[in-house]
Amino acid sequence: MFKKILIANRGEIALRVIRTCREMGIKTVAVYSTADKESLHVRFADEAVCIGPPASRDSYLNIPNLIAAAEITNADAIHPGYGFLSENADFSRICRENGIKFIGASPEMINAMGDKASAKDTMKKAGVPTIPGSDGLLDSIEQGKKIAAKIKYPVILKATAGGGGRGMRIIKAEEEFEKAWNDARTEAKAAFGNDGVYLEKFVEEPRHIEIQIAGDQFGTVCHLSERDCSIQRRHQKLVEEAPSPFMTEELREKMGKAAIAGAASIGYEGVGTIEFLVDKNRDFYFMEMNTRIQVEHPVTEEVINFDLIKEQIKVAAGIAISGKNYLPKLHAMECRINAEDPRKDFRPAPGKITVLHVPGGHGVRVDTHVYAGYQIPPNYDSMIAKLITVAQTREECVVKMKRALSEFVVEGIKTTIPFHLKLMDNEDFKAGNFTTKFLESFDFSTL
Ligand code: MV4
Repeated sequence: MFKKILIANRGEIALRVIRTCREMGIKTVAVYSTADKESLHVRFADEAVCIGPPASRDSYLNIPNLIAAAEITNADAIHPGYGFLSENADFSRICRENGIKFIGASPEMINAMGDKASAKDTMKKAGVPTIPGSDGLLDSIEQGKKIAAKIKYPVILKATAGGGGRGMRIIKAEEEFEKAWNDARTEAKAAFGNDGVYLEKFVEEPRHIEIQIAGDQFGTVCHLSERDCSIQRRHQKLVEEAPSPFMTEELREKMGKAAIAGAASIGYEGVGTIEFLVDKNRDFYFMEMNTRIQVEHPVTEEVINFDLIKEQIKVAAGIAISGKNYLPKLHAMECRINAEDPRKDFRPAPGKITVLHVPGGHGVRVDTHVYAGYQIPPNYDSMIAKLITVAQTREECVVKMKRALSEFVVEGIKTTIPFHLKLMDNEDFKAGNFTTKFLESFDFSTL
């Protein structure tokens, strides 16, 4: 087992990793930018190293400084958390070249799944259902129009280097094709330096359901059930839950099998997530694979009573996984508490938290790095806490979430708490009746 892990991240996920390391008897090294000197991860770790000024590119994304920090502290592994360098193939490779174990995917795996068109092709060859469309990248408008005519409009153009909805265009009829093609490629080129696009049939009102998987170096892969992440706004997840209210035992079995087949076909090692779109007929299609631990991992942890960070560290250390699949025994939900104003287009609202009361009690988990007096730096992600509730049924889980949200006091800044409170009273949400379009018609003006 590792003796010392450096956590190349900040905020709640840095604390989350430090906690599991402490339970496993592993020493920890925090890294921090000058903006995070007073951050809790710095105090909770056994050691801390300053890696640069506030801007991410000079600190949490600064590979030479991170490697230097690992070398001077004698860390034998690096945990990248999520975001930042967690899916950076160069960082994974440089860790390897320096004899430091990267607790995440290999550079080869990151590259294979980072290019969306080739990831889709790989999954299709493994027997995972994919959305009808082009075979890989399109090479001309004419070719695109031909395929679109065959699969019928609406269709969607997607950037192969994409993510977060950038470089994506929905096309309703052929006369829109040329403009969409030009716009998607220009946007993709600017955002990713790669203007490759592929085409798919557009799935109307889908659900976003993802399967958590784990694999080891011996070729064993298992699934740890699903999360429903359909409650999103502009590709930002706001609420996640497990199990999905749309799930059936039969569908879980099929999606679990498909996710395992996909991950096994590439010899995946570590924890990962396979994202699917699920249509109204419960047909499901591969969307993307994430080769990192995700923000919403706690809902899975709560419904199967399992520490995913511990599993990730064990697999990275070469320990075999059990190989059995995990089915949800409870219901869990996560609300992302962001320093944003939900009445003003979720505009980031950094500032000083003057008063803080964090909810507690039975079935309530709060993963956070903030405290009363904490100054939220404007340089990073606006998430300040994840409020997770767990109960026997979805109904009780929602009741508990309402109770916990109403106990949560954050003064000095605007947060997404009023939005979540209103959502928990929405009849369609309470009935589990929602798709990825749900928030498009949500009234944010009366929070
Ligand atoms: C789609 C789709 C409908 N049909 N692909 C959004 C981000 C990127 N990962 C893929 N996305 C979508 N791909 C086809 N063929 C709808 C979306 C989509 C979406 C997916 C999941 C969660 C929220 C979403 C919001 C808008 C669009």
